[in-house]
Amino acid sequence: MLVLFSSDHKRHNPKFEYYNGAKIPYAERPERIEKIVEACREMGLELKDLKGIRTNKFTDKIEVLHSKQYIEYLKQTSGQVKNKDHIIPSVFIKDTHTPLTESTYSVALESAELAVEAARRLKLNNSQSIYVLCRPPGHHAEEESMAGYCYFNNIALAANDLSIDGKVAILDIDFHHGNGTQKMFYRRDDVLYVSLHADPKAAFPYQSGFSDELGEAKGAGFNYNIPLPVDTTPKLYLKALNNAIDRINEYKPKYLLISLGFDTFVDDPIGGLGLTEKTYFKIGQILNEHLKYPTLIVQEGGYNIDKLGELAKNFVTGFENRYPS
Ligand code: Q9C
Ligand code: ZN
Repeated sequence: MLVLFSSDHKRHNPKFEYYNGAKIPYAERPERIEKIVEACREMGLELKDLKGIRTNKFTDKIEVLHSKQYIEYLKQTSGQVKNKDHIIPSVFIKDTHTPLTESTYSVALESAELAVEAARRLKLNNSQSIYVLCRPPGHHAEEESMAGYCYFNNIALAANDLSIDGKVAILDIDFHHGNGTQKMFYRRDDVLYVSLHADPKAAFPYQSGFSDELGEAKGAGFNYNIPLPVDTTPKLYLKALNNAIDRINEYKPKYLLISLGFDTFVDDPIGGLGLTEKTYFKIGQILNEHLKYPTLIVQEGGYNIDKLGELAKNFVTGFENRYPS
């Protein structure tokens, strides 16, 4: 497995977010990706730092899924932050968890470009799986709004590119429902969106992720949500995962993209289903065994800094069919 990241991600480093008005430390820390990079290095995976990959032409590319006004607003507003640590934008935003710093715009662009570059490489060599360590994450970002630590929808941009080549399935196993990804493909049948997540009645993003959201128009039947209670055990989680896998195999995609979040871990500070360290090994193993497609794994959430390395190692070990340590 090839692992792509950009060490530039560290420049996006807000200190605070707001939760119902209370100022709390920002959970989406640079250390998250550092820990996963370190774990990949220890595993001896092929690791490439694509720092500086950003090209000027790339803004045209994100206009396929994000509006010009939104992109321009992010650019202008991010540029105006300067001496202040961060600001919470007033518009084009769905919550108060998504601050802008001076470098947020360029780092978010680079994160999206990394995902698109990973998709390009997957197409070139479609036997090898790629793990792309995007930061900031992307699956909550919609056409015209930032949300839940996300600015541009990394996986959606990658999926859209690959869809030119054949059908794409997205499996989202972050703790949170990927409202942005769902919305972008809701009326399309060439990209299937399947998501396992905490029941939105009880968890962010609250407004979407229910099982009756099945797609619209041509996309009817190509959106599949599996909401789970927050106390879901590993056994029940794996059962739901098998259900998701069946739907994907029935679809027969050319490519598989996975939104991977480690915030389903039982001790995650902001998420947390009942999954243990070992469950990630099993998830990796099951995905490898039952979904035989060129696969792009895109990092989304996961906030237990001390555990992320171990969880990533377990997932990759299972996915690559290695011996667990
Ligand atoms: N009490 C991702 O995992 N809610 N985003 C924080 C803190 C925001 C999660 C609530 C959750 C956003 C990519
Ligand atoms: Zn999440």
